[in-house]
Amino acid sequence: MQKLIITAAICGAEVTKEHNPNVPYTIEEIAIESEKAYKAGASIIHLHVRKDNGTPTQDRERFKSCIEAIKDRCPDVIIQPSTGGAVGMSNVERLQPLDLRPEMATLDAGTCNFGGDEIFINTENAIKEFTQKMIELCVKPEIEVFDKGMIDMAIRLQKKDFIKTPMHFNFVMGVNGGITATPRDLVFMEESIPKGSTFTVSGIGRSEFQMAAMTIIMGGHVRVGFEDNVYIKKGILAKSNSELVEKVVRLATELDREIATPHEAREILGLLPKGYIGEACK
Ligand code: KMH
Ligand code: ZN
Repeated sequence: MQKLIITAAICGAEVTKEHNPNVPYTIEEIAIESEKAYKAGASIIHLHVRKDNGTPTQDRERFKSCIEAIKDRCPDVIIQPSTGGAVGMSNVERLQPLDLRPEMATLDAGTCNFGGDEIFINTENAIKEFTQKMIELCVKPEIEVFDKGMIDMAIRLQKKDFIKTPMHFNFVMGVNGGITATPRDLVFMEESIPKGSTFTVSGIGRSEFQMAAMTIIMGGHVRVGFEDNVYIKKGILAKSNSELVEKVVRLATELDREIATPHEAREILGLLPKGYIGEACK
């Protein structure tokens, strides 16, 4: 079985200090949380950025400053900016971090309800626009799927050459409007992706660690972090993203699954030179 890649989604766009005062907003807070998560065992930081007052932004310069601050503290960690941003942002706004040519970025593969009146919009043409820009800039997409139909969308686009293989998916499970976080649905999602693909699972809210345990056993990879869940256990807020990562490391250790370093994660995901899209990316 592959070593376990742990992704830390340290702040997201929706969660606030009202939910947990330890959610990072400022560049320094984001860099400190990233370093703690990395030291605890995360090899990927899934990155959203905020203005100092917590407002989500996709501003290129803010991403640049945050990435530099993270790299100062942990130079080898993989940084995966979000192109999802926050509900309601325009595509132009969301695409900005790609200009910084990160190794990876998220590619949201469909539209879904996001609770209340919120709709997270990703039309087919928008997905094509995002993935074409990723191909042009040699950015490996992590394909965010909130439901099974989004896997089918990614497979259709891959057949038309909009997405390269091997594909890497993130099953986001338990969003109010997406697929539920149950063992049955996890198996269904895993069986629906093409052979040779890799997958990570983000269990939302209380399902975070149950989904992590199942995924560790199934050979997938795990994402945790304040973006998805702010509790270390029922009713107890996590002091840092690193506590959430440490809990996954404990689960993996008990289940005899070794943790991947960033270098090993790059090998698994094909991010090393000549890996992703090959010569064209040098
Ligand atoms: N904040 C959500 C609307 C991503 O990072 O690509 C979208 C999201 C997915 O978080
Ligand atoms: Zn995100």
